[in-house]
Amino acid sequence: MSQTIEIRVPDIGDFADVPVIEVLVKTGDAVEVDTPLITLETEKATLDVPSTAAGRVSAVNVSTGGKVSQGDLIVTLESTDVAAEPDTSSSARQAQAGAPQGSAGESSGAAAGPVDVEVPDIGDFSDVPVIDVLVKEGDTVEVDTPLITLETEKATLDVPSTVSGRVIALKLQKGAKVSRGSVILTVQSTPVAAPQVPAAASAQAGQGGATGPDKAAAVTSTPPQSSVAGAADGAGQLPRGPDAGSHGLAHASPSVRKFARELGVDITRVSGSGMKGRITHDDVKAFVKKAMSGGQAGAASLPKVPVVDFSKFGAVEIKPLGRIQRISGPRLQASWVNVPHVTQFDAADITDLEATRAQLKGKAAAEGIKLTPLAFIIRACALTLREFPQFNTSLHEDGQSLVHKKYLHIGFAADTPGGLVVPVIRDADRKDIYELARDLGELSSKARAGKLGGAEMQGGCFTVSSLGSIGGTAFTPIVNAPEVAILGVSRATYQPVYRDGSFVPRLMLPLSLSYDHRVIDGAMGVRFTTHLSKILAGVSDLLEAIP
Ligand code: CAO
Repeated sequence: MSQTIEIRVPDIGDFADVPVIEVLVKTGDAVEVDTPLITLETEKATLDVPSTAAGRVSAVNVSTGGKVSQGDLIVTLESTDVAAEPDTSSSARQAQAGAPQGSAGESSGAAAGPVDVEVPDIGDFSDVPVIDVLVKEGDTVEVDTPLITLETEKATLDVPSTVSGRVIALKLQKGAKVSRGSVILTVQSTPVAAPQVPAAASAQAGQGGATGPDKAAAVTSTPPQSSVAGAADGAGQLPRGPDAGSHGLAHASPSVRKFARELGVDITRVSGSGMKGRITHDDVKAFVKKAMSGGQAGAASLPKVPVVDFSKFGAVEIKPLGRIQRISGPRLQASWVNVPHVTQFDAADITDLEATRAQLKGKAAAEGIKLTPLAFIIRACALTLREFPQFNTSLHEDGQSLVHKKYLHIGFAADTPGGLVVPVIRDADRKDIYELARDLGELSSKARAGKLGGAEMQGGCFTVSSLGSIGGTAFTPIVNAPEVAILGVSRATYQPVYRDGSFVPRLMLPLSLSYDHRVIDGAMGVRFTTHLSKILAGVSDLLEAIP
C-alpha cells in the first residue's frame, strides 16, 4: 500500500541555514534507500543527504541555492515499500565527529614532524572499504585535502587530512578495510596556524539517529580535526597542495565522484556548471553523452565565433553553401581541431625537370596526354613515400597504434566549379609519368564535370594540393585526415641560387608539407622534403619506366 513519507534534513551538527548546492532528484524520480537527494555545503564540507526510504518522489521542497537546517523538508515520497522504512540504526550513518581525536588531530597546528593521520570516528562502522586513495607518497597535502574515500553501507565519505605537509608513507591501498583509528598515512607535517574552528558537531554515532521525523539521513560534517567529511573539497575554500591527486582537485560531492568513477570518467576532465564551478551529476552525464556521440566533446566545447548581424553595417545577401562545401567543411574542421599540424617548407630545384618535361610534352600531347608538373610531383611523392613508410599510415582509432598501408593511392586536390574535390590515383607507385599524367587528366576532367564516382575519391594515403598553376609562394594545407600528411605546391619561379662561387638562375618549386605531429616528428618531416627535393632535382628517377 502506498504511503507518503517525508524526508527531512537530519542532524547536521551545529550548522544551520546551509546552502543547497545541488538537488539531485526531481518529481517522478524513483529513489532507493541511500540515493543522494541533495548536496549541502557547510563552511567545512560538502555533504550528500541520501534518502532514507525507497519510493517515487512526489514533491521536491528545496531548490538549488536555497538554505536548509535540521528538520527541513527535502522531498516527499510515495512509498510502496513500507518494509524499506529506514533502519532506525541508521544513526550509524551519522559519521559526525566531535572533538579532535587521534594523533593527527593533536598534531594539527603543532610543530613540524612525522604525523600519522588516522581514520576518525565514523560512527558504528568498522572494516569499511577504501574505494579510492586520492593522494600518493610525495604529494603535498593541506588540512582538509581529501585523502581517501570510504564506502560504508550507507554513504560515501571522504576522509580529509588534518595536517598539512608532505606524504612520506602511505599506509593503505584501495580495497583495504579500515575502522576508526586505522592509520591512513604519515605526513611530514609543517607547522600551520590552527584552523578556524566552528563549534564541533556533537558526536551522534550510536544515538539512534532520530533527528527528524524520518530519522537521520547519512550526513557527515567536517570538524576541524580528525573527522570524516562528506567531501572536503569546497571550491575556493580549501587550499590544495600542488601535487594533490586529481580526484582531490575536482570540485564535486562524494556521490558525483562515485558516479564518475562508476562510469569510468576522469572527473578532472569534466567542467562544473554548479556554484563555484562545482561538478554536478548532470555535468558528468553531459560529459559521457558528448564522449559517446563520436568525440564531439572537444568541438562542442570550442569557443564560439561571435554571431554578427552584418545588415547593421550595410546591405547583405545570404546564399547557401555549395554541396561540396557543406560536405568538406566539417571534414576540414575535424582535421583542423583534431590533428596537431606542423608545416615544413622547402624548395626543390626543378630546372632540369622542366627542361625534360618540355622535351617530352609534345610527344605526350600527340598521345593525348597533358604532361604537367603535377605528374612528376606525384611520381616523386610515390618514390619518397616508399622511403618514408611512416607517411603512409593512419592512427588507429584506439589511439595506441598505427595502421601501415601496403598500398599507395595518392589523392590530388582539384579546383572545380562546384568546389574542392580530391580524386585519388590508385597504385600511384606502380605507374610511370605518362600513366600518372593520363590519370590526372581524366580524373581532373571528371572532377570539373562533376562526374567523379564516390570510389574515385576514396582510399587515398597521401594528398598533393597544387596551386602552382595559379601562383603563391607557400601555404599551409590542412591534412586530409585520417591521412597523416599533405604536400602543398606553389608556383615555381626562377631564383638566384649560389653555386660554385656564383649565383645562377634556377627554377625553384616551393613545397609546403603539413603533417600530423602525433605520427611524424620534425626531423622526419624535413627528411621527407629533403628527399623529395632531391628526387625532383635529379629527374632520372622520375623517368624510370615501371615494369
Ligand atoms: N609552378 C609553375 N607552373 C605550374 C605549376 C607550378 N608549380 N604547376 C602547374 N603549372 C603550370 C603548368 O605547367 C601548366 O602550364 P603548361 O600548360 O605550360 O605546361 C599550367 O600551370 C596549368 O597546369 P594545370 O592546372 O592544367 O595542371 P596541373 O596538373 O598543374 O593541375 C589540377 C591540375 C587539377 C591540380 C589543377 O587544375 C587544380 O585544380 N589546382 C587547384 C588545386 C587546389 O585548389 N588546391 C587547393 C586545395 S586547399 O584549398
